[in-house]
Amino acid sequence: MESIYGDHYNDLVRIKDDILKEIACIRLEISERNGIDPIEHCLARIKTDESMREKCRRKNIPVTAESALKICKDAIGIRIVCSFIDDVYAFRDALVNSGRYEIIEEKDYIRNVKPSGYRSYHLIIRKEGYFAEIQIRTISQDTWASLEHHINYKKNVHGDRELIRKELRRCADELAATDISMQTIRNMIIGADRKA
Ligand code: 0O2
Repeated sequence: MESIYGDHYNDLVRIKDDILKEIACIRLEISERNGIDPIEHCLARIKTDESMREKCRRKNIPVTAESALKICKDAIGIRIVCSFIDDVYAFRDALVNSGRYEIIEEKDYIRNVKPSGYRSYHLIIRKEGYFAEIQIRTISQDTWASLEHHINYKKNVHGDRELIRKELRRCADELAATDISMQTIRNMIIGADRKA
């Protein structure tokens, strides 16, 4: 079967790799300026053929390259995992202010938490006519999203659905409280360092 991306696949890979290089430059600039590396790790992927076809069907749109590249805007996906909440917003600011990308859309699921408990900062950017979704989140937020995805995202859930939903939300909120505590501790340490 031909790829849903048609002959755009190589361009998608090239643009993904370019964005990764640009993120590495921004990361280095912040690290040199502040003396702290804001990123824990960074991942990138081209959405698999199967996953993109499934997404088109889920959205009830034609399973075509046009849909995959223009309607769905996450054929290129980048995930930036930061240590602390402030780093998420600092990196978001640095990305936007770098002027390297056209910012198409921003969704702050950290301040506007999804009912599931999902927290992450999302940007849709455009580069050379191709869209990419950049997700920026903390280690805790990433851990929760990975586990929740593993357990039930897009799958038929068996068992007590309501209890599972509530428990996942409780875990997300507990991790969020820990993120705030860790940020507060870091601020105390940085403040103490500055006074010394
Ligand atoms: P995958 O397999 O991770 O790529 P969209 O569905 O993107 O057209 P929407 O609903 O506006 O439109 O997107 P949204 O809400 O910004 O979410 C896009 C991505 O965020 C999802 O991509 C997931 O990666 C992640 N996400 C959103 N909500 C949840 C959640 O409740 N749990 C987890 N684990 N991840 C979430 P995909 O393509 O759905 O999935």
